[in-house]
Amino acid sequence: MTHPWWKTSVVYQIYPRSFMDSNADGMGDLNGIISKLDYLALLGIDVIWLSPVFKSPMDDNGYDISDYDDIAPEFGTLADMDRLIAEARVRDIKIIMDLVVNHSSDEHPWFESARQSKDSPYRDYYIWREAQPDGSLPNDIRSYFGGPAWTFNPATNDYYFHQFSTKQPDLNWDNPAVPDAVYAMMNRWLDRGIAGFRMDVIDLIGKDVDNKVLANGPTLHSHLQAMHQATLKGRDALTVGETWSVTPETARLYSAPEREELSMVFQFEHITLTFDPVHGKWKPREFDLVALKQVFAKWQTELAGNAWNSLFWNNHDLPRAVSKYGDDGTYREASAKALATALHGMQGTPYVYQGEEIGMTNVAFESIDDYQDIETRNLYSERLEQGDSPEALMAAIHKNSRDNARTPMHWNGSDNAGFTTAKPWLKVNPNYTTINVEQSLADQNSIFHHYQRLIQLRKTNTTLVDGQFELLFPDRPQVFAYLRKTDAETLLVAANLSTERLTLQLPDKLRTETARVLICSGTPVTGVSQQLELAAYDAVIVSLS
Ligand code: TEU
Ligand code: CA
Repeated sequence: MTHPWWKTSVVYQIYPRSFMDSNADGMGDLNGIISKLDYLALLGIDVIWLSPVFKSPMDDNGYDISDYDDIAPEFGTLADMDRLIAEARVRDIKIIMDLVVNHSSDEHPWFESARQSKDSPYRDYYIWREAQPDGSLPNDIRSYFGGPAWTFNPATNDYYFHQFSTKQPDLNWDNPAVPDAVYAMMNRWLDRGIAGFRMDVIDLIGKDVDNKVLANGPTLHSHLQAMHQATLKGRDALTVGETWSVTPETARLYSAPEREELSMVFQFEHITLTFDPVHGKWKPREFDLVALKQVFAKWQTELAGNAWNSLFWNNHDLPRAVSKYGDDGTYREASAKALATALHGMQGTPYVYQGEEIGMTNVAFESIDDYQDIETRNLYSERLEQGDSPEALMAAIHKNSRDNARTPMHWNGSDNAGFTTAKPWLKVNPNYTTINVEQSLADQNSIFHHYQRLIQLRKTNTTLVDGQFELLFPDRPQVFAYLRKTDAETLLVAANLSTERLTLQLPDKLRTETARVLICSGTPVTGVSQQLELAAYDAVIVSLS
């Protein structure tokens, strides 16, 4: 069965400001990434998802773009970007960029013009509403980053809409000039040699603000189909939509090939399992493996054959996988490898977030002043005013602040983890002295080498790509085990996500004398025939036939 290239690829996400600083200004940059391409080639990844590097006032670290056609000077120049694309291609690595078009920066020339006068030619690129007759806000929609989603604009005596910060005004996709401008910009970047896009909160572009429909709005899929025709059709591109609202049913609308919209989407149901229904991640619930397995099983079975899953534990917005789902203390290495095995054994395209491959952990800065993320800082202030205690807020921030994922990459044990020779823009996690690339590369049993083997296996084993998923032991709270089956082969993937030693009695249909262990994360596993013994946080992929 021939597949599009992205079904057998592994994607590595780079958050540029935290990856590698090449010019001693404390900020990661494009030349820093170029200097680490050999490392990424050694890991074996096929695609880099580059978080935004466009011109931006950096209110939301680049997710507030003021020029979609130029590179932020903090990160480098267009020539550096061209060189990154070329140097990556030499290593068979493709680059996809972050398309942030639900909103722009308020310093984009479009908005600077629109906010000055109702007669601006760019006025309708954004969403403006008058106050209600009693002077209150146009409606009660709140911003994700705290406060109302409406900000008053004195020059035109009305309000503009922003679902994120006040410096991220939402674009008005009902105005045809907006999609036209976006599609032209996308084509310029595709012509420049990138291989596709990750699409920031793309489920929000069809919004109907007056009826308070924000995600999955009435015009969403017509825009995505128009976008596909105008930019992606005929190009062998990878697109992945960030869609917090998606369900298996709507995921098919985005990613069924015949729909000609996107290649795949990021679903977040396995992430929001630990979110409080009212307070979200700021009153986090404990992670429950039985519930998590059911979510993964649902997505695996419901997208099989008609759409395509993305597979991820973390990204630049989420806590570090080993801290949230594993054990970032005694069993850090073992649990990180077990989590990787459990994820990479499933059907879909795996995404590795920078530092995940060496088991980087959450950070627990003492003071809110050490945190830089706008979402973290705004929610701290807002909830403090609402009466939450600083201690409770800092505990929630230690668990779920986006800065957990944004502390600088650990290259080695030298100052600032070898990330920079200057003062880093965000403090380095103090555990870099024992958790870093240099130490990982020197240890054949490291997390890095386990990721390398998992990525290599995906390239050589077609059952990992095509095999039908079947969950095993659904009710056991310590183990995540499943089958991947084709006519030719049955794989057993089993991860002990606990500190207990486990014995799994294999069902008769799986008992075989010819089992071959393809990969194991810890103590070598032998004799799988009747049962499978897994030590604390051990994981295996076994070919049963
Ligand atoms: O994130 C969308 C988003 O909703 C998450 O940031 C969410 O608010 C939270 O972090 C999860 O609890 C995307 C980008 O990934 C994020 O970095 C940007 O801040 C945001 O959109 C606005 O562009
Ligand atoms: Ca720099």
